[in-house]
Amino acid sequence: STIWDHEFDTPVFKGKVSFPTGIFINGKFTEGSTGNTIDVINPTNGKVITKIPEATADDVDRAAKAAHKAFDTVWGLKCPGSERGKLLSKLADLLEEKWDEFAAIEALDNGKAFWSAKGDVGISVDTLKYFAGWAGKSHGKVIETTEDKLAYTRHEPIGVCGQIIPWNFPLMMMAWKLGPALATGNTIVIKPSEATPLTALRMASLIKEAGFPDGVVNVVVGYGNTVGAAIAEHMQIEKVAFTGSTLVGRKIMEAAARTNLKNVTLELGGKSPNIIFNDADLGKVVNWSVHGIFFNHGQACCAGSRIYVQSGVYDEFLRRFTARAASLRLGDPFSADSYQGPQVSRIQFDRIMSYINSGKEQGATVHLGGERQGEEGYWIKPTIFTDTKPNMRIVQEEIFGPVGVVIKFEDEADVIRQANDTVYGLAAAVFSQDINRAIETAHKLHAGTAWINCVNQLHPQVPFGGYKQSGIGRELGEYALDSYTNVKAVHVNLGHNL
Ligand code: TXE
Repeated sequence: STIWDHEFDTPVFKGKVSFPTGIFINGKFTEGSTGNTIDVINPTNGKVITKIPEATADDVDRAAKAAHKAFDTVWGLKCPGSERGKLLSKLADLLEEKWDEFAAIEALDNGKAFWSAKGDVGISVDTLKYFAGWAGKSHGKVIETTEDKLAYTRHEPIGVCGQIIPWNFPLMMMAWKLGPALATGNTIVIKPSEATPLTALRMASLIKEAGFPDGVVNVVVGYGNTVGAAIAEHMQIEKVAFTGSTLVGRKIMEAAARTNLKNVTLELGGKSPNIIFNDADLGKVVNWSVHGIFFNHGQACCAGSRIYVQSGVYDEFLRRFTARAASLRLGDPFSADSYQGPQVSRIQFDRIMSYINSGKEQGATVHLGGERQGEEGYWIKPTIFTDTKPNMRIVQEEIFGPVGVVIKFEDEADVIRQANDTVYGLAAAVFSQDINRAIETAHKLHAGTAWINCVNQLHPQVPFGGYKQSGIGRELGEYALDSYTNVKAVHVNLGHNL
């Protein structure tokens, strides 16, 4: 099947990269059942990087059957946790050895800066290692009932898990999904985003090289409404884990409800508030706030896109924040001094520009940016809106681009009310030198993550997930294991009597 060969010749990464890009089912790379291909696009210029085989619903079915067989014969309860842990560690080691290569592929395919992609690879390695450590350590309890009876629980793997992931952190999302599912003994059919499939396909080769039995992990690249939908509907897939838009999350739950009531976990969008009190350390706050909304070009589910600033420091914050945002360098992802690359695709570029236009039309002030950069590719200047109203689309809806709104507030009650006035609840940040105020505010915010005097902190050992319409379930940490295990209660009657 198709092999992608690419010669990287950049100031930060040189070398030839070559790997198969077929659909990965039962340990083999194959063409799709229709022979169609997907164009993989370079977002810096809109040109085709390569064409890869397109999977279809038939391929999902083949993958699910392979995963089912592997679960029953070589994985699941057939493979001890220690062995699963060794394989996950081996995969982490192989990825670590190819750190720069993976970062280069990701930067090319997604458009993020190479240094940033390197960070993603590091977190992916750490995540796989962390979950390797859990394999064989998630076990049940003995529960007292009566004197002649005994009950205990077992944490059994669920079976075949479908995993559907997005394009903003392609490799990292794959590691977040693979880690807990494999550690607990499940087999996998994973669908990377059609917009950024290359690192997932490269991972498929490493999965094989690490020695995972055939069929344990299957990678099917295809479109959401075909392959994604087929995963959500498949009768042999017992669980689906999804990261993406709230709109699609809803469709996945519907499909699960209509078919086999598979377990569903969802990690969806956000409109996270970033709250700055008068007593915050402004120099540090400015840096964190820039990182909060402009990191990864604003394509982060936890982006601090609503920036609430108390009236006493509003003017000074806005001046310094704007100056920092204006100094961010948009440029070639492979140039060492680039901070921001292009948005991932034409579709996302158009979506963000339409949000910017809606902000202008609804009467907000474009304080910075508000336009594209350059003639080709999908570049958008860091954008700041002021003079917004709470019901404007740019205040309520996830933009998923480098667009922040800065809003003045008077007191604590006022900002907590505004911050919670959203259908989302993924993350929130509070900046204050007063630890009591910071903690009290963090506790009152309806969000799965609250950061105090920082933003965007994610660690493999700390759970991450949403309140409200930001999702269901938790990824990372010990909590993630719950999403991938069925608890079986075993009752033993020692006395044998009724
Ligand atoms: O997401 P989709 P899109 C948000 C963000 C962004 C918006 C749209 O606001 O602007 O979503 O992005 C697969 N059944 N987030 O359209 O479509 C799809 O192929 C099953 C937040 O790219 O949700 C891809 O693999 N699957 C977010 C994955 O879903 C389907 C990350 C995500 O794409 C499907 C990305 C279907 N019917 C976007 N339709 C986050 N939480 O981090 C699509 N897919």
